[in-house]
Amino acid sequence: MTIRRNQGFIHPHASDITPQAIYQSRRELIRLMAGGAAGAALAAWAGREALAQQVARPGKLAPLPGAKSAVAGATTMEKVTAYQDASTYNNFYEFGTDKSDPARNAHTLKTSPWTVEISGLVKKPGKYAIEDLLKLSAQEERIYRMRCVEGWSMVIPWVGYSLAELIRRVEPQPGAKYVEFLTQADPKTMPFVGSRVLDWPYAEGLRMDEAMHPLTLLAFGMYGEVLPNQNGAPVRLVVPWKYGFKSAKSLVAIRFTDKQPGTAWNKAAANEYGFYSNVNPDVDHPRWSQATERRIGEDGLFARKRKTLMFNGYEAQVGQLYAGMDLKKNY
Ligand SMILES: Nc1nc2c(c(=O)[nH]1)N[C@H]1C(S)=C(S)[C@@H](COP(=O)(O)O)O[C@H]1N2
Ligand SMILES: [Mo]
Repeated sequence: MTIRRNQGFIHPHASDITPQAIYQSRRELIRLMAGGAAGAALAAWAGREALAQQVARPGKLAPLPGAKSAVAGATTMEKVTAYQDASTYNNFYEFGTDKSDPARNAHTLKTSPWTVEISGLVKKPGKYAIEDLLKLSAQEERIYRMRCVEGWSMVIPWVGYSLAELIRRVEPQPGAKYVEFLTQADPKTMPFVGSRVLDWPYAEGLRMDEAMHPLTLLAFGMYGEVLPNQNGAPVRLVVPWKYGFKSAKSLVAIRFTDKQPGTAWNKAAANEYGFYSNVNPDVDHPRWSQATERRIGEDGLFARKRKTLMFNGYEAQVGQLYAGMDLKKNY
């Protein structure tokens, strides 16, 4: 992601340089050190390693098991990303723009009490306490690839249920064409809310058929436990065929509308982040190619990049939603 600062766009940090270094093996780093190149990289790696030891252990949070999902595309044979990586390499700008900031800072997020307000063009608007939302449908485990627009990916076992279950329950009116998602924006507990990086609250949107697609997940947990704060506790969206930023964290409101809602990244840089943001190797970001990706956990110095797949590999399941659309124009 990029931040708007005054007139120009800049990278918030050396995100295109450090992650490779961070995940290099110790041996490779030492070799680099011998070459005198990687003092800062080693410090970053060591810092994140220490962080992983302190905060990123599975087995610390409340268990949240999910039954095997029968939804097509809801599982993969690919190697699951280590919990330590999935919970310490995050984007959650409310807690800072560095990948390690959310794991360091998100402990201040107050996830209880928590309510999600349903409003707009629905027959049954209302407020759901998180406890009731959790029980609204059976929890399933879904192992999804997540592809960030910055060019890295992970494979994460989420726990939750299809957003469609909730949507059916609140009975959208015929005029409802889009769903808007708003997330928590509390300057007292989220140190970067109020910074000029983005408009707060972080907002996202889906077309109604995208929101109703069975793969669109309302996630409450990962790796068999409730979500760590840095991954979007207590409830987030996961839309696996779209770039990661569509998967809004720490949801507080879901609104049904007749017009395409504005989204945080589109407002920040409309030429870089569109409304659809489907993963598409053929549509470059204006400043970099989207043809390949680095899988977090396997990106040593000499590891080959993976080819990014159309719709992040979910084309068989979701391609039909976009039949006849120009996906270069509707990026
Ligand atoms: N509220 C909120 N949700 C967010 C973000 C954010 O900054 N704030 N970042 C997005 C981006 S850019 C990505 S790639 C994913 C990362 O999810 P993860 O950290 O659980 O892997 O969360 C998305 N959801
Ligand atoms: Mo992202």
